[in-house]
Amino acid sequence: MDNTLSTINIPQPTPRSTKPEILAEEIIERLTYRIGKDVKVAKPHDWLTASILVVRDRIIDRWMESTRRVYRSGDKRVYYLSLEFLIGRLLRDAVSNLGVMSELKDALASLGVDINVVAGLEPDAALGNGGLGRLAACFMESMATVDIPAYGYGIRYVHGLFRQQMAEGWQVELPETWLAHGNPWEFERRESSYEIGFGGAVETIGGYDEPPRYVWKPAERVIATAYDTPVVGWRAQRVNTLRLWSAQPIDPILLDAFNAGDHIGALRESNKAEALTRVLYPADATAAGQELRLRQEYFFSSASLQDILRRHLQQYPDFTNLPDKVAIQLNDTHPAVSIGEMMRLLIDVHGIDFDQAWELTRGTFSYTNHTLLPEALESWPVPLFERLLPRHMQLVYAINAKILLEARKEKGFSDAQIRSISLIDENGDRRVRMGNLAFVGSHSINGVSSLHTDLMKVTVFSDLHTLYPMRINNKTNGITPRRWLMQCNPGLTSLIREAIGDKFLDDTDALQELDAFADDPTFQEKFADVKRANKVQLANLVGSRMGIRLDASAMFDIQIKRIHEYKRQLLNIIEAVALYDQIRSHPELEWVPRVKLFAGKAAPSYHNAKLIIKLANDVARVINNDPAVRGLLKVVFVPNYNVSLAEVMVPAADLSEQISTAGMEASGTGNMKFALNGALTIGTLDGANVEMRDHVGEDNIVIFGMTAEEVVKVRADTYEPRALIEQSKELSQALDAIATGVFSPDDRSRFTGLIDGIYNHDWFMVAADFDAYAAAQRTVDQIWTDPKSWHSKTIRNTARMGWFSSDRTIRQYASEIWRA
Ligand code: NBG
Repeated sequence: MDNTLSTINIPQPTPRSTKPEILAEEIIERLTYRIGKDVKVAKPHDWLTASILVVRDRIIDRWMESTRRVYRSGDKRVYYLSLEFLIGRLLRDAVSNLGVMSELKDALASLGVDINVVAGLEPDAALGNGGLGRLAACFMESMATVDIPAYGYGIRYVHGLFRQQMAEGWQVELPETWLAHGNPWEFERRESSYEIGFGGAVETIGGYDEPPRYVWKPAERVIATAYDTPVVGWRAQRVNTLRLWSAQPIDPILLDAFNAGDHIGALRESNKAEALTRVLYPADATAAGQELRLRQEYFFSSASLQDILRRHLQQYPDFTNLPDKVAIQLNDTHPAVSIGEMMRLLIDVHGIDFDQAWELTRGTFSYTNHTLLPEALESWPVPLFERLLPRHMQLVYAINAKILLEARKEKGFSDAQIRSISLIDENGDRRVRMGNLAFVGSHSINGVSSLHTDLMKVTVFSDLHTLYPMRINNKTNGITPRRWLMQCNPGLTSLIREAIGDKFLDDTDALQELDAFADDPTFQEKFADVKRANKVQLANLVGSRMGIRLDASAMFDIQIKRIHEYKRQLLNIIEAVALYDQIRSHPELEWVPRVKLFAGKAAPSYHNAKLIIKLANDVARVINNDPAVRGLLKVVFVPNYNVSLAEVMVPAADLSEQISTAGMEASGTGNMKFALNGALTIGTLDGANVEMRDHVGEDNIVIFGMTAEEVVKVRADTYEPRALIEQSKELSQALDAIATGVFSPDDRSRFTGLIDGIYNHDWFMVAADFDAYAAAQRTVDQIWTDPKSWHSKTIRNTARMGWFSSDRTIRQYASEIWRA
């Protein structure tokens, strides 16, 4: 029986107190009765688990209230479908958003436990690769903050992003085990389970005197079980749900086989099902890896849609109002198979006709594109897609026929245009284009920065844009100021409160009031003190993890992000080598002491990216050990970059490196984090850097290099990097040094191929931008030597970055896309 409808008056639990003594009492209670440990023998991890359980109880009251509220109001629900949620740690986030930080601290202190030690033990939930996954996490927090009833849907990977270790400077990938101590945040929902099918065949029923019906008979089935994690918004106004799916076999063991002595075979199905949700982003270099990835995408799409439709029918009689009550956002193309799955569920399971199903689908879905890189736009070989999802293949063809006919008849599309908008790529092996499927099945397609959105219209989606000119729109990314200012930088947060009061805590636009303090010497000094303290903290971390001493008075110049050629860590390293040469050749000059810090992971199969990590480490070893440099330059590659490490590195940066080849970084979000925390940016006019310049003002950011337009033009005009390199003495010397093994005496040709790439084609324009970059670095040095000017610029960065809050981004999604 459904208790919410019952007439029996069941008493509600009384909301939990947040007094420190009550919290302490409950922590002991959980330790004893839930974890089964005597206080005397409790390990730090037990304290962590007990604390989380106590905090979680405080969240649950609000969580249930939030759920009830949307049932009562009939408000539209937003569903964010994402294969990645790069959450990081949750305890501080939850505690600070609940407003019980000092209470919990006192409670633990009264038990002789340090909150920092306990919170530091929490593993990072690293269910994502980089910006895309972190954006999803910031959005979850902001949706709760701006009071939008929302669910995040994803996969509960047993192993998140790999742990990165260095072996002689090479990246080594090790499994990450965030669930090793259990996950006290989550609730397993055995009752929310769905069957997911794969393979098999489609049967046609009827079709003589009535329209035919299609029944998919999958050959394999697995169960998707939900795990829910509450997501608390700022000041706990609303608590939303992150629902992650885990795969289970229908039969845990084949008893017949087991009893017949085939002990391994008896578990084959079970292992196969569990492999589905075991790892984030299985390497897709092999056909088996590709298939697993498509299975993951379909698995979580189907489970999520079945859940969404079930919830809708629980509240409404049918699906006619689906687009008014449900908004589904596709985070990149990874969940794009949802378009086909929605059609299948509406038509085959719920008996709706094709045209109406298509209207409902398009009214419900919207899609965010996160990259223009062709290799990142997903497509699946037709034979694989057809074998795994035969019914969806039929539906893709049916949708394609509808769209192509419309384009040809109504818009007079040419053959070339038809080829480009088709859901099937026929250049070479036939493939299903997931970007095109997401596009045609959505009423809104958005880019993630103004430049990226403009480029989308003239590149990957130009013909689809001609067909549907109203669909593409921009939603510039943002970051949550709770995690990326208040939690990671408590020193700066309290300084800002002292100066302008608390308003910015609820509305980051209020940070603008800091502008008035930008040239105030006392404020500048305090601002610098905070930065210095943050740098000392990072120096301590580097000291204890790596045994390298850093001088906190040097400029901390930081580039942290995935390692990718387009992000041009290589440009940064080459400049470090050039600077090294300069320092040695001109010991008489006053060089600005710098520490160049790098961190980031390379995709396991990305050869050049791994080589770039090795190069950074090789260069670091030589420079850091050369007495001629007198400590004026240090290079450090900090291993195992993750959200928690970012939370220490971002507040400690003086200089933020955002130097991608223009036109290639869709937005960037690290760029925003640094600027908000008072770093100066050195960057190209790429992604959101363009809008950051508009907000902070061009005097407060150092821009260099080619524009996106120039890059396209230069590439088309037979770019000759070799000639260019020969004209630049600094660059050619640095490249020679690397290529001939100055930094790799144990293997002199280690980097020859990498450097040859720059000489021969230089797709990412390292050579073309080098001189401008080196000059920009010297401009940065000049500003640094005038501390007043430096501080005034960095304060203005903090003051003017309020617009880049993900609350603003989410409000725009809500009003312009979701209409929620
Ligand atoms: C990334 C872009 C970043 C952007 C994030 C979030 C992918 C496919 N794209 O520039 O490279 O900031 O998405 O939008 O990960």
